[in-house]
Amino acid sequence: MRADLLIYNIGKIYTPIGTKPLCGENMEKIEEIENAYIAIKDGKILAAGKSPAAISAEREIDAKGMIATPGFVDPHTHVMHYGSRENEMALKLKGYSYIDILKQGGGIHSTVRATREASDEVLLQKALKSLEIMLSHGVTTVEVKSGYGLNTEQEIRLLRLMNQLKSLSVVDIVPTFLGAHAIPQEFEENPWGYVEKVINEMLPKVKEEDLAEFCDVFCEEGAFDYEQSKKILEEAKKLGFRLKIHADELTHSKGGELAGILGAISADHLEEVSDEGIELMKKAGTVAVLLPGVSFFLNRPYADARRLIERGLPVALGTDYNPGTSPTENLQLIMSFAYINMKMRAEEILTAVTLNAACAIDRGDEIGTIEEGKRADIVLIDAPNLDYMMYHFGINHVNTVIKAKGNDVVVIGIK
Ligand code: IZC
Ligand code: ZN
Repeated sequence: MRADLLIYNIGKIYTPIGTKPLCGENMEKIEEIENAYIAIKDGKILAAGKSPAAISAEREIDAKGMIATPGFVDPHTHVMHYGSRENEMALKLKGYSYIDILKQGGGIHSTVRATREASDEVLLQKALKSLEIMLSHGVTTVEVKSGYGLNTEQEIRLLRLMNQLKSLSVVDIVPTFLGAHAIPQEFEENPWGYVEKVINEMLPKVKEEDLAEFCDVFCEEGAFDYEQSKKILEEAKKLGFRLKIHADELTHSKGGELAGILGAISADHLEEVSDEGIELMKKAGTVAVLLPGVSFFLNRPYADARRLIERGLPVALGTDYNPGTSPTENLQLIMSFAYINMKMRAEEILTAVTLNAACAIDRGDEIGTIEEGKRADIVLIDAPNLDYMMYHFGINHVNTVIKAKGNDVVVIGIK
């Protein structure tokens, strides 16, 4: 068998194994293969193992002893937006909370105004710039949410643009509908009126045009309460969407409970999740997506990752890249936050940004591990070991990204 591409002289491959989310102590049971190679054919991993490879290839890459991991997966982002919110920093320093600023018409509302006014081209260019930064940091698949349109026309526009990104970017894009991101100012006095609009106008149109696989809701004080979130997600479920929830972030909104009850694929944030929420999520097989960039940026407590892992939940990590609570595209920085502030082990963190993140967006069969048959999304990292990468924080350790696009493979030199 002749491969298209052979990566040889890999110091060590680090990879979780399988297609299902890893829970509890399995999160740290990753495979480590020293002095290894990876062979790629038709955009898929043909073989990976100890050198020497008994496979010849059209093209070869000398990994020069660097380490290799699966391409990272960012399972929670708000890439599709315009504008930024550094102007709100002064209010934050004065002690105004995220929700205070939202209630004053800032926060999400300010980004909605900027996004609605931006042209398609301007929105696409901004998103592509962010995706390029993500790719350079080793991220090969990105979930992207709508949510800065907040009316039918604008939400559909954003979702169509997100789908255009699929062919414009090397990064794989997974779109999520988040029409229930905030109650738009036009509906301030009539929140249930907006909920009806999401259900009766937006969801059917998103489905009809097949614009998103997932439906998400910001279940939080000042956004959508438990009953409103439940109603939207139930309707989405009936239409065949898989569910996600911004759950228990700033207050105990019972988003964790709701995720479990409705069988959501993921519940995200979970800083304030209850024991009951954890139990219900566990029964439902919901992935806990933790977003420590938000805790860092808002100066708030981190999610209790150790408690979630010990209770047997599969944990994933994401940037939550957005202009209000986590203005960074850098998933490696998030990995360091998890390592230093959430006491996750390096092996657990790798699982959390590869296989478990893939499972949080229903891609566990295709990506997230270096195994025969998976998509050839691989990162070569210029670090002596996995711990070093997270310990030496705040810089980009990626040397090369190998990204499959259909049957082809693109090799992107970063350093
Ligand atoms: O723009 O503030 N948390 N949604 C929920 C966000 C943060 C994004 C934003
Ligand atoms: Zn979010």
